[in-house]
Amino acid sequence: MGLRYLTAGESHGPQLTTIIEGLPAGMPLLAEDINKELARRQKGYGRGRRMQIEKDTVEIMSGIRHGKTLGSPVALVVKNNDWKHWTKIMGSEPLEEGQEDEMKRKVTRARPGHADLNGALKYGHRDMRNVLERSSARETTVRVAAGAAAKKLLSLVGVEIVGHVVEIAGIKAEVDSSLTIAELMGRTENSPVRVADPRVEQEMMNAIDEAKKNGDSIGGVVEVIATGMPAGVGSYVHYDRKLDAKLAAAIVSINAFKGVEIGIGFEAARKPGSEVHDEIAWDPKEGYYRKTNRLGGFEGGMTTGMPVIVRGVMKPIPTLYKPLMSVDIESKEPFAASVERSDSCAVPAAAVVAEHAVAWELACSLVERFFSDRFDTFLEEINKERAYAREF
Ligand code: EPS
Repeated sequence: MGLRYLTAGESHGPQLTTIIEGLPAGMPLLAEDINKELARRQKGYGRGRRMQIEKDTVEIMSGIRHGKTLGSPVALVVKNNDWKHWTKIMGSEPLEEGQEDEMKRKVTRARPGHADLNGALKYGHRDMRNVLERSSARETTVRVAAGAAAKKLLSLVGVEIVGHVVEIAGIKAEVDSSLTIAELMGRTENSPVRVADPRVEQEMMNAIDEAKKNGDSIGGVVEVIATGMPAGVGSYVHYDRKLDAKLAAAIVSINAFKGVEIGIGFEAARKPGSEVHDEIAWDPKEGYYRKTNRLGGFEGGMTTGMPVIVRGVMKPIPTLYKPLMSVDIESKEPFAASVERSDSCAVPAAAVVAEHAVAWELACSLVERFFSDRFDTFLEEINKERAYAREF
């Protein structure tokens, strides 16, 4: 019982794969629902040449018939166009005698900040390509594909979600908190840096140009907002069922993410309680609500019914054209770390990834709380709960 997925695939291997299990049967889901999200992830000012090579589209291999889920595992595949340049280097067959060196594009110089050295130690790889191919953020493609299925489920039960950029390299966007999800989506969708504040858009793009020119990289902060979650989802009873904790783990699991805030987050440390907690009110039509939403839709590890607000910090991508010093694991000599082709800023794309990581956790929490094998009864249970909460 419950929703889960696994991903497989290397950055320059033949394809990325995900298998999703636990979507209720009879839920509408089309390749188009997934493809539009994959296209959003590919955009963003500051990406490298790889995104011109790829045009990510999904193939649905199982679990869906005539546009609806069957209840069986849903297998999704996204092919890597770049694979054709890497068939020998990344092939599954052993290399022939004497070909090893030129074929392998061996990496022995660990890049600081990447998984290279720790991953090599863990698995005993003398060629760190065996690590970097899987630790690459290319994997987020199928995390978005799985998240797109979750987003579809959410939209069908009245939960809307959007991810956007609120800061790049210290340049902060000012975002009107009264904007609806649709308005926020409208403002950010055509922004090259996925930002809702047009006054800082150019400044952010200049910072990306500057980083690129200097062979450097820059990070930022993304925010995800979800409206329409019923109250009381998650748990105050068990530490490992707290939904805000699961969201925090989901955000930090995205490549290069180093921190999370829920609602006002770290700001809460600097304010008195009277300016942190949200007063409770009641309305005959809406039921209970909070007059403010500083706690970002969570109290006691459970949803309050107010918008869920989660932010994540992405560090600058560690692959630098201006490499930092490192050590060659063959010679043990100090070396300038290997340069792999990369992006100078992937924060706009990461906002889409974060949106899907949060969507996944919210969908899991709903499936856990209102479990049914059938989508129609699952939806009925959620609506019953909403009616109950209004009258409680
Ligand atoms: C990445 C390096 C670059 C990025 C890649 C993540 O790829 P390549 O090494 O092929 O140039 O483009 O991101 C993606 C391929 C993607 O789909 O987001 C890395 O080292 O993490």
